[in-house]
Amino acid sequence: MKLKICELLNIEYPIIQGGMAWISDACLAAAVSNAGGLGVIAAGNAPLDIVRDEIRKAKKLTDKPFGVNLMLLGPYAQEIAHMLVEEDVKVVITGAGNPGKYIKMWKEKGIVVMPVVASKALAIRMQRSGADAVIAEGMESGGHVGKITTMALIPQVADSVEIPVIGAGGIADGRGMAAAIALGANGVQIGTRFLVAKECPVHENYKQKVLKAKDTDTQVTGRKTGHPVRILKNKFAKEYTKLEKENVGLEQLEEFGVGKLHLAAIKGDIDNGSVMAGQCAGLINKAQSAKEIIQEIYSETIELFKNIEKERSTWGK
Ligand code: TUI
Repeated sequence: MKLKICELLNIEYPIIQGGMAWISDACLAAAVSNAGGLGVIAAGNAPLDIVRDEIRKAKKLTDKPFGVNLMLLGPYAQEIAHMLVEEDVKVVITGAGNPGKYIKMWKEKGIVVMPVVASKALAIRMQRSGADAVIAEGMESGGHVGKITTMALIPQVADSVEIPVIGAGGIADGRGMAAAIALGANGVQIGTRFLVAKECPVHENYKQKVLKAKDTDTQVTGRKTGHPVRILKNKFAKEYTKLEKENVGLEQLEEFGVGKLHLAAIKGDIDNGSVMAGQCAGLINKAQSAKEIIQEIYSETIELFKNIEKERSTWGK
């Protein structure tokens, strides 16, 4: 019997690869989809043509479904939203905003729509607007974050909507996945662990920084700008925090952040760039292929379920 989320997405394992701006390209997405998960291309801040080329490339690399993550703060979000229809993309995931105005158009074309939500209120609104599932992403995640933890968010979202819930934020292994399922999720979205996938195009310096990270190595910057972002601590994080404390203008703060993810992810400058990663970075200590990552997480989850069943049978005796 197939899980309902696997049926909805036509995939084998209920594991969705997080759309990471500047990083999640056609190669990573195709590798994840070929391994039975849902690969996702991130639109991020990229112009329309670049995103379209990645979609066309992914179609050549896999015959399995894959998704596109539309970052709603991106400067080309509106035109990309329409292009996704033209390119017959099967799954759209949105982040960093409310995609309400696009949902009807996507649904009319049979696209599966899964908005990332950081609150129960938005989850309810998304269900009402016709979303097929919601991704409840807690503030342990890398990149743009909300205010509620994954532990508290998943069950509250699960209790308030009928559509499937995907858990995200801080999940990097079978324990995280089993916990998300126990909290009411039907699947998981994982970003940080895929940063170190062999097929992931992010700069090697970025991968090494994630592999070396420990539990307390992330921090959230940019709360004042209204776009809080979780990153690994480094020189950039320190300078940004200093500017925040000096109460410099919002414009100057935003200016300081421009281009910094590109600097770290593409150029490999992990001192002066923004190294976005989730709190689970400390759990990640080996590079593997996307297929190995998916199979390991899934088999750990199944093993845990079996052990929990054994454990449960000794309770109350
Ligand atoms: O979007 C993400 N994570 C991201 S986007 C990104 S690129 C970026 N670069 C610089 C500055 C900002 C972003 C890096 N990481 N995750 C999905 C997500 N969406 N997390 C939280 C939310 C969210 C938050 C508030 C979604 C909706 C929302 O409220 C919208 C509303 O109108 O209620």
